Amino acid sequence: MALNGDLKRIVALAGGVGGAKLIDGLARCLPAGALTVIGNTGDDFRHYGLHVSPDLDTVMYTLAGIAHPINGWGIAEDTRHMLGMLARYGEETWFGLGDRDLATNVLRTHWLAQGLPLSAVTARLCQRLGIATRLLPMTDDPLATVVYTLEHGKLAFQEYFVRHRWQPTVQRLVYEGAETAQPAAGVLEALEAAEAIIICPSNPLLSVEPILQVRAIREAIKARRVPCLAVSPIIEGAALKGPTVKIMRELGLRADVAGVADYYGDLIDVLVVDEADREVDIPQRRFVTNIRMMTSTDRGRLAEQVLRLIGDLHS
Ligand code: FO1
Repeated sequence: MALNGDLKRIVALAGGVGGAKLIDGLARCLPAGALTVIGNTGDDFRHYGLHVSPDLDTVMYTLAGIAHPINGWGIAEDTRHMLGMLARYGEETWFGLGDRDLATNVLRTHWLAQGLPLSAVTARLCQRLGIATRLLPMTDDPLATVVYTLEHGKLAFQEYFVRHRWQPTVQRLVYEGAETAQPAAGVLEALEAAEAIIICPSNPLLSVEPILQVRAIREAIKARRVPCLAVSPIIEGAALKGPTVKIMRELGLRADVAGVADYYGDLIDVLVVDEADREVDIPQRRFVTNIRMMTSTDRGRLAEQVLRLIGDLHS
C-alpha cells in the first residue's frame, strides 16, 4: 500500500464550497505541492466592472484558512461597507461581496487588464496568500454557465444562483464558450502526470460539467491510465449542499447516488458514497464511508481515506 507521502501528483476537480472542503483535507494530507486543483470558472461574471471568480476564490480562501466559516464562500469576519454604500446610491446589492473580498476582485481585474491570463492571476493571488497547492482555472478563456428557466427565461449563472436563490425551475443548462475554450496553462500537463484524479463532491452539472466541457480536459481524463474517483455530492437522495438534487430532477435525471454514477459513467472508476447509500446499485466500484464533512477533522479523515484508496488501487 502506498502512503500519502508517496503520492506526489494528485489532481482534483472542484467547484465551490463542497469541493473546497475536500480540497482542504487533501492539501493537509499530501506533501506540500503534491495537489493540483482544477477549478470551475463557469460561475465567473462581471459585477460592477470587476471580474469575479467565486469558485476559485472559495477554494483559495479555504486553502489560505480565511474562508467564512458559515457561508463557506467569502472571507471570515469580512465587512460590508461597500455594499452599504452601493445601497445608498440605490444600486443592486444582491451579490454579497464583502470589503476584503472586494480587494481580491479589484486585484484580479487589475492584473487581467494588464494582460495576465486568469491562470497567472490566480497563481499570483495564491502565492501572495501563502498557498502551496496549485490552483488552476479550467480555462483562461470565457466559458459561462447559463441557466434557462421556466419562470425567467435565460439567466446568467449568478442571477440564477444568488439573485433568485436557485429557486427558478431549470429547463436547460448551456455552457457558453465551451466550443472554443482551451485548457488553461498547466491543466493538461497536470492531468497527464497525475497519479490519480479526484472529482470532489461538487454539483456535477453546475460545478464539474463546466470543467468537463473544455473538450481537451474531458479527453485527457478519458485517456488516463490512473484511477479517477468521484466523491458523491448526494447522500440518501439529498444534496450535501445547494441545488444538486433539485436541478437533476428538473432535468429529468435520477437525483440520487445512482444518478451521480450514471452521470459520470465510465469517466470514473470509483464512486465514494456514504454509508447510508451502501446498498445502492452502481456500475462502478464503490467505496463506502462517512462522506459528511461537518468539521475540519471530517475533511482530513475523508481525504485520508480517499488517498489510502488511491494507494490501494496503485498497489
Ligand atoms: N453566494 C450566495 O448565496 N450569496 C451571495 O451573496 C454570494 C456572494 C459571493 C461573493 C463572492 C464570492 O466569491 C462568492 C459568493 N457567493 C454567494 C457564492 C457563489 O456565488 C456560489 O456559491 C457559487 O458560484 C456556486 O458554487
